[in-house]
Amino acid sequence: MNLRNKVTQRIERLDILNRLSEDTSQENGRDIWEGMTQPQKRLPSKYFYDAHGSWLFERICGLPEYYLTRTELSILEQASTEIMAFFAQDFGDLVELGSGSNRKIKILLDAADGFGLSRLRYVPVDISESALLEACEELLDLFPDLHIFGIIADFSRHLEVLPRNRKLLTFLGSTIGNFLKDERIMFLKNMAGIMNPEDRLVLGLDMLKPTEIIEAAYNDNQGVTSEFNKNILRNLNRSFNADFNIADFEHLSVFVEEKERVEMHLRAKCLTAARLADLDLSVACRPGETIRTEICQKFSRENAHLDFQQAGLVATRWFTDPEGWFALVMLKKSEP
Ligand code: SAH
Ligand code: AVI
Repeated sequence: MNLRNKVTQRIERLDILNRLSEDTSQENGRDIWEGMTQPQKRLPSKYFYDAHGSWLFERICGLPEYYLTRTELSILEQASTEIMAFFAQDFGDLVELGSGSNRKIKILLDAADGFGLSRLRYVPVDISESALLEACEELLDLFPDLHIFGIIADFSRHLEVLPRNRKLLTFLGSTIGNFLKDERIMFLKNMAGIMNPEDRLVLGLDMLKPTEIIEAAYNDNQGVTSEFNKNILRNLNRSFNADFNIADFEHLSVFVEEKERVEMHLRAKCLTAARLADLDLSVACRPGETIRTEICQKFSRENAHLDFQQAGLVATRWFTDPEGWFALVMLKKSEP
């Protein structure tokens, strides 16, 4: 195939919808306003992911302390054929929420290849435009039969854009753990709401394990997680015309036993103030005061089952590593 045909053929296989840029509601940034005016200041973790944040997250995935990525990859290697076999009868859309880079989906696409990939459409959904576009480019090259419908959107607000065809939904990396309990149940309910009885959701869950292993994953020796954490303020400075002095904050990450979750904070080293001009908001932090930037829930099967039950979902299959550190659970809509 000559270069021109190759380019045309690639363009024909890619559709992109930018739901974020179409969002004309006044919602943008309201969650920052709400979070930063609470007694415990907090920011939604989605604001980590500008282009630099997505790059830092990729570096986190390769850190020796960050066991999550390599453990989930090892499970996917084992489970991919069984997961895709379910789809093989009559392919539809392979949807990936919070898709990031292609590291994980490549394993499922390789498995799908054996079943006739050309009938499958890949639908990545991510808030990070740069990460999504880069990932689509790479996949078009790697899989010459693959069609992609890439959606730049906020998966907690824009789920209506998802196609309603037969589908396999994937939400990997334990990103579900970054929701608070109520948000998590609501998100799973929304998933159940868009699933047909024959659809499945494959969910990645980081499981409970000794505290020191979990804490090390969020306090790496090279300081990449600390940079990732501080990047949320850099992103706010750029996106909302703010003036946080990043050097006034330090990274703090602890496992909170009673809540079975990691909490990541930025702690003020001194009295510091910032103005978020686009939100008409001024904030001040006392020395030692923290802004909570992320929670990372860790799961037991029992607790996960309770969430699924509340959301109208039921587990059909669990896949895990020998130590039970991470799990992939396949879910279907429960019978009415
Ligand atoms: N699934 C990948 C990436 C996980 S990192 C993996 O398992 O390695 C979380 C991903 O979700 C990032 O790519 C981030 O940009 C995206 N993300 C975070 N919050 C989001 C939101 N509200 N809507 C859409 N994407 C979001
Ligand atoms: C994307 N998410 C599942 C990661 C996690 O582990 O909760 C984000 C992250 N935060 C710090 N390190 C990685």
